[in-house]
Amino acid sequence: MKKQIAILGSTGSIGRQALEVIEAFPEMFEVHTITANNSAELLIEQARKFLPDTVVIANDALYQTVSDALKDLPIKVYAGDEAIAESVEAGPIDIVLTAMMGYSGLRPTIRAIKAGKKIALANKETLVVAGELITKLAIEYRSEIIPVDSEHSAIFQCLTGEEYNKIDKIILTASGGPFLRYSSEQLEFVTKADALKHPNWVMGAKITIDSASMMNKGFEMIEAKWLFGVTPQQVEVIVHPQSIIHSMVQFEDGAVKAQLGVPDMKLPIAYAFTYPKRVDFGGEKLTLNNYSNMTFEKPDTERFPMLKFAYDAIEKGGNMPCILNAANEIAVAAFLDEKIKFTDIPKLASSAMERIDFIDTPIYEDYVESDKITRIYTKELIKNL
Ligand code: MN3
Repeated sequence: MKKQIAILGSTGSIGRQALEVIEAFPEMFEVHTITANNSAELLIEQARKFLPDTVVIANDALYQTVSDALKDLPIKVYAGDEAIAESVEAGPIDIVLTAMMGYSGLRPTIRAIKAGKKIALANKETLVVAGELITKLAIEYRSEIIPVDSEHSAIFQCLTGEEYNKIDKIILTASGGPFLRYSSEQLEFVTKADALKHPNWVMGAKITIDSASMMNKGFEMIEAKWLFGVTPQQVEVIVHPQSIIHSMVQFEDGAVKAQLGVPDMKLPIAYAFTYPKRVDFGGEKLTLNNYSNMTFEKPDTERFPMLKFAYDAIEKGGNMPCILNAANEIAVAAFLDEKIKFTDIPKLASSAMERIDFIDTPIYEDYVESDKITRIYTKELIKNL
């Protein structure tokens, strides 16, 4: 039986690479559902090529375009966020790859978990915003969550076969991004184009900016806490600019296991689809003597305060990570619109964390509300900058 896969966010960087993996193994996988936010043209192209059962475009205004372009094919076409959330519940779907951007991943991920689907989790914001709720639901509905984020896939691989051994700490590697050597003064004047030049990974714009600010690593620390049941203090972030070691786990006896490889997101995507089996997806193999100079250093939270804010937010708990995420999403969008400076991003985030009402034990509706008011508050701040 072929595994039926739903890809939420099929037109993004992870979604496109997932389709390449599926294309390489037609005897193992079939695309059941693909969804996109706004990229109608690419979505149509993907639908004509992979002939999924269902296609959903989030932007209602593009429904007619997509529907007309596919009307000669037996493909169901829907539009809107509710249709995306509903699409993951379809009976035949085995695996839901959550590769959409930001907070929008929360609702469909919850629906997929409640439908008992296996989740290939690429949307880290889901765990940042509502990690407690998501992990609780995953246990309740016996939904397996396999991380696709390269660091978490590495940790997951290190932990395979170690189910009964205690984790001493997780060593989360960070490339340091394009501004690793920039001074605080230089950071004031970096442009959007500078920030979008990631040294090792080709990714979407939002996550590339998050990497440059190290927000991404802060989010990944929170993601690790929920996925692997460790405390934030047990997650040590270390800058490893070569991005060859994707992360490590230290056990009680001092043994450290690491997963290494040439940076290629197809590996964690394929592993999430085939776990516990591995497949040769045709990626470049690692030649260690090309990397005679692997280095490690402590991150600088003075120049990159977003990393520290992530520790503060998860320490405080409740809706605080949700507030940080919402403020960051608005700030990054404004930076990409060239409306604010790179160094305004942490200023906006810390202001939101100070000013938005704290909720100690939020329920789903509280996350929705906190997200909404933080977005409004941050947009207001940007107007008055
Ligand atoms: Mn990552």
